Amino acid sequence: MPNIVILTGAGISAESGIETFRADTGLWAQHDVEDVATPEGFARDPALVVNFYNARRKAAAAAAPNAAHEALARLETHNVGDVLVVTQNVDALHERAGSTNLIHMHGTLDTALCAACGHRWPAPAEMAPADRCPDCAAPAARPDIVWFGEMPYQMDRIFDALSRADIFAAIGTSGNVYPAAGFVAEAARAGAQTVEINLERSLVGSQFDEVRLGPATRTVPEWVDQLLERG
Ligand code: BV8
Repeated sequence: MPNIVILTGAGISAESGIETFRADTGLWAQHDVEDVATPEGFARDPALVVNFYNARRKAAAAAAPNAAHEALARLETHNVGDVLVVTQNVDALHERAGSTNLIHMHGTLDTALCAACGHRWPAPAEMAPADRCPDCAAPAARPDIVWFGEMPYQMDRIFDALSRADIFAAIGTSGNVYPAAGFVAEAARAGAQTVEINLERSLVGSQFDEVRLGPATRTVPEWVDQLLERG
């Protein structure tokens, strides 16, 4: 049974009602990336950034996993080979759908991070600038989010999984952001079959062996059912 690595982006949560980044009405149309998703923006105006993530944490908590998240959890349960989901998303819909072999490479809304000592703890519904770290008491709490210019999490584990992948899928991601957008090239170099599942071809769409277009709640269950039937 194949080892499968699946990269997901904002598009897999879109039908759960969570905004994507680069749609016309998306998050980056309402906020300047430089202001809300960089360390410099956080240093400049911590309240703006903390409130941006408070609003997203509230929206994510109110959302429910959809058929695409559930299909990936089913694939992990029934596929004999490894199934690893590497998500760029900071919502918890994959885990709430039942995925356990999961890496949040850009962080999560549900944890807070101490910029002084590196301690992590469950984020409150509303964080405030200069919240104190429960471990070292420094007023240095920040969202546990990987901003532009910061190193994504667990890259070694991701590249190891890509080097062993028989199948690599990218679901609902526009291919704008690196290093995630470079994973298809890594997987192809390792000999994996690659498939892009999206509403439209991404910026790296031409690098995939196969493309399946349509809403994730239809295309992902279809893809998973075919994989499980094939064995
Ligand atoms: C780093 C925070 C280095 C979380 C985000 C080359 C190599 C390495 C780096 C770079 C490079 N070139 C440039 C860089 C720098 C930069 C970068 O990539 N810039 C881009 C803009 C050019 N990368 C970085 O800074 C990264 N860090 O490289 O560090 C380093 C090295 C050493 C030491 C220290 C550091 C950090 C990147 C992470 C940034 N954080 N966000 C948050 O706020 O949520 S990025 C942000 O964009 C999100 O995390 C999101 O995950 C990511 C990608 O967006 P998508 O998920 O793809 O969403 P998008 O809206 O774009 O697309 C949605 C897709 O879904 C569309 O295709 C749409 O068609 C589809 N869709 C919609 N509805 C549906 C659907 N599909 C199916 N069904 C539907 N219903």
